[in-house]
Amino acid sequence: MTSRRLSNATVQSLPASVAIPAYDRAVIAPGIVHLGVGAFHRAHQAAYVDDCLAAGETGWGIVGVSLRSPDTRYALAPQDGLYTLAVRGSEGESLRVIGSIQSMLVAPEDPGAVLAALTDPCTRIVTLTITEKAYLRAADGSLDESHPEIAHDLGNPRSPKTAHGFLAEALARRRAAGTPPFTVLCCDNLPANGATLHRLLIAFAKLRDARPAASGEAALADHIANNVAFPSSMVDRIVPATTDADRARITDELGIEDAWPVMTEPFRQWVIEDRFPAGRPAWEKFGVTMVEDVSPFEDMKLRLLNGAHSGIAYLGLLGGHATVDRAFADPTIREFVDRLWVEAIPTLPGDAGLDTSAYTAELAERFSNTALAHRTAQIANDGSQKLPQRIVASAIERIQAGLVPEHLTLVIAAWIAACEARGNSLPEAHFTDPLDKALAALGERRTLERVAAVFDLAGFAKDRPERQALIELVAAHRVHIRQGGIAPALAALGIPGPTRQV
Ligand code: CS2
Repeated sequence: MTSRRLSNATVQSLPASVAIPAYDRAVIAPGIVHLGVGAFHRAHQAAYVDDCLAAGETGWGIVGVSLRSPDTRYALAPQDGLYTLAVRGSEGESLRVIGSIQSMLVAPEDPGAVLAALTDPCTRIVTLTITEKAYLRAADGSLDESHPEIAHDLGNPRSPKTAHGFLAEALARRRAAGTPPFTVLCCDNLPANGATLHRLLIAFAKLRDARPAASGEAALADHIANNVAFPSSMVDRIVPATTDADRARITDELGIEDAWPVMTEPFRQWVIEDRFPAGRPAWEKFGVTMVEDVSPFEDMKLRLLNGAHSGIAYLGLLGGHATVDRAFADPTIREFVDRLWVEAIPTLPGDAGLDTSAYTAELAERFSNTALAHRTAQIANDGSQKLPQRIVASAIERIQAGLVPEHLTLVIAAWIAACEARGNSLPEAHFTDPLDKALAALGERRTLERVAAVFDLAGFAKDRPERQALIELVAAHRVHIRQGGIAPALAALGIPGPTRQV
């Protein structure tokens, strides 16, 4: 192992095959604060911004904020924020060092520094990839006002923990200082993600406004409702978690150590609603699609890509497949995914110019990428937060259309079965879910009752007339899975064939 580390001082000495930032990092000024500097952000938004910086738009450097763990900062700070993006396709791998992350902050260590970055007039955009569960939504989709971190942030506005607490305090301070608000650009896989965050933040600000300490202040909720832009966006790039083997291989190829390279696929897509009152980089020059309404693209991505991903993950786990490409190579799972698409496609708007056949053909290629080794267990995380927009929404619409969503509901049953298989046929904590404790507390119940209880906990189809029909379909699949894994469940759908079982 080499002792030299990737950094501003060593980046010029990399092999010529590795692309490096083609701009002077010293002249870059920060313009974006990003909350949630995980691998996805580093493979997606940070790479697009890197393109803008290289084209001379020097005012859009990124201040990366981790809301929880210091791990990314430990890896990137000694590297001056530099890291390798390894793009792995069927034609091999290309390496590119990304230079757009200028500095890193860890919120729990220094919330004041995060607020300082957010209130800096240079900051004109705040982007977020904090994962679905960090939006702290209750089962009905509203802000979970009973969440302890919400209570914490209301009591301690100057040292918040949640994204809501940081955004609200920063927007209040900017208003007080006469600094125009930043634009909030949500980049998580939520439906109408900008509007959703807008709604949640207004709900949080109303709670803040109701505190005795806030009396006399003009309502922050109104300020956010009237003056802050929350464009929605659809983000897409498959980013498997970096493994130790990846780290070792990249360090070997670079000839110097990179403590946290990021692996990804050649495909990338970003569709953004063009509402940036405080300005934005000229993203459209680098393949970003700027639109008025992102919802058709977002629904297509959530329901076809992410929906299939969750199906592949849970059926794959139950069928003994560790990675997406291996699960997708199983003809029975492949057939299932094709049928899942057939079920979901009619729920997408027919008049939005979406080419769903080209889209699913491309997805099939992406899921077959053997170089990625995208783990089914990674996608399986947080199913209770992901399935509503990926699967349940389409299933409800199919029932409304008088049809039976038998494939969509198998994904829900496979999720429940995979959760229950942990500690038995699957390793304990093979993946996790915010509902784990509540699910474990359900104890022994008859299948139908258990499925209904899971629906209640997760808020699936809450208060919808379609709820009972969905529960019955899921329970029927669950019985088949209990009889012999996914093979009997698929056979009941008319997809026969041997599937390896765990
Ligand atoms: C995946 C997504 O882990 C998951 O739930 O479905 O992270 C997926 O890879 C991305 O949304 C692709 O853009």
